[in-house]
Amino acid sequence: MHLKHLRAPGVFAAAASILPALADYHVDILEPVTPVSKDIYNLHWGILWVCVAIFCVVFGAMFWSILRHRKSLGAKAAQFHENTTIEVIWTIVPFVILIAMALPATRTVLEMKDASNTDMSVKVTAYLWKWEYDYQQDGVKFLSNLSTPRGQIDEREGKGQPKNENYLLEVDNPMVVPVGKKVRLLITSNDVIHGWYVPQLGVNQYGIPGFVKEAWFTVEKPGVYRGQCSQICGKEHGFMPIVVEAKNDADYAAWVKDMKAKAPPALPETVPQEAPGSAPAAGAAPEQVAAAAPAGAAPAAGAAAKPADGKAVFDTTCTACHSTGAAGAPKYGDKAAWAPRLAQGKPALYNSALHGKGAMPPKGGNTALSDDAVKAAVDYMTAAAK
Ligand code: HEC
Ligand SMILES: [Cu+2]
Repeated sequence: MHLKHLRAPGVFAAAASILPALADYHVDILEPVTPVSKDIYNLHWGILWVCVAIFCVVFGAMFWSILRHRKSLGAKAAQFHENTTIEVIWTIVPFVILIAMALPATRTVLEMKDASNTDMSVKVTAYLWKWEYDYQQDGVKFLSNLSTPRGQIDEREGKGQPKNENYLLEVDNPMVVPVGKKVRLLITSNDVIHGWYVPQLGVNQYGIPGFVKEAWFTVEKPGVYRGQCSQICGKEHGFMPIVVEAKNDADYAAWVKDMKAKAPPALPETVPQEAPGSAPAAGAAPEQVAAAAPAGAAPAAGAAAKPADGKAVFDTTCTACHSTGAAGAPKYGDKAAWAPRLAQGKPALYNSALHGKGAMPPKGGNTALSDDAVKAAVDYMTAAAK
């Protein structure tokens, strides 16, 4: 690091000794815990101090000149133009300062972008309004939702529950990573642009639908690091926090084992299908059913000939809300939530699924689905709720 890492402990210590009440406070950004965030941190303070030095020199010279050469002392203004020496100096000096600051800054940016030689990759997909983590090597995949109770958030008529310590910065399933490993993130989005932002890890990366962006971090010490979506993505933008837990290798391995054990919420293997002989179309790859692109839609449309695979449609489209019960969606397999809905009768449910109802978008938001595919998904869900 070219710029020395400076803080202002002296200044704040002095202030604190005068005002004991301030002793517990200090002015700083969050503690960095990765090589990149440490470099960012050092740049932040280093460049701040360069600015402070320039400020002191420029204003010092100005005030000194004003005082020393004031009229009452009989000062006469010197008249000079086109002084080559001074023009060269005031071009070269700022130029050198800028280059000196640009060098470490550029090096840090290059370091941030260098996601090579990583130990593991995690695909991070943003949804309105949650995150999905898909561990490429360990085969663990889960959704991470805000876990702050709604009662703390809604303050109707000024009444609300007392807030947790990590209010709006807590999730049900945190992302867990091993300490000391270079973790590559493959960040994308399912709907709109989101931002995966954890300040202490030095990562702030857009998740853009249709693109996969890279980022990486190596956490150097075990701990819990919190962040938030950094792009205004919709009405619950402030309600999709990120929590990363760094654990040592043994604890990480135990976590992977644990996640695998409880992972698939035991979805029924086979879907009730009337037509014999047509094995649940393995050909209709879930990705293709989900793809809204015209090319990807072809197999889904073609599938109209054989009975649509309700489970595949559910797994690709409806699962986002119906697996977790997000946004008030009746949860898959939750009999109590489904009972009043079942009472409306199948045609009403088909109608809601096809044309939307409340926060439920028409066809679950995937208009490329055929009507039959959506109905099959409804059958799949209702079968599990009876
Ligand atoms: C973006 C989130 C979301 C997705 C994706 C989604 N749903 Fe829903 N769904 C909801 C919500 C929220 C409700 C509750 C709506 C209400 O009662 O106001 C709901 C309700 C339903 C109901 C009950 C309707 C009723 O009349 O009570 C059915 C059936 C249903 N969804 C089917 C589906 C199917 C099939 C898919 C996939 C093709 C799907 N949903 C995808 C959010 C979603
Ligand atoms: Cu977002």
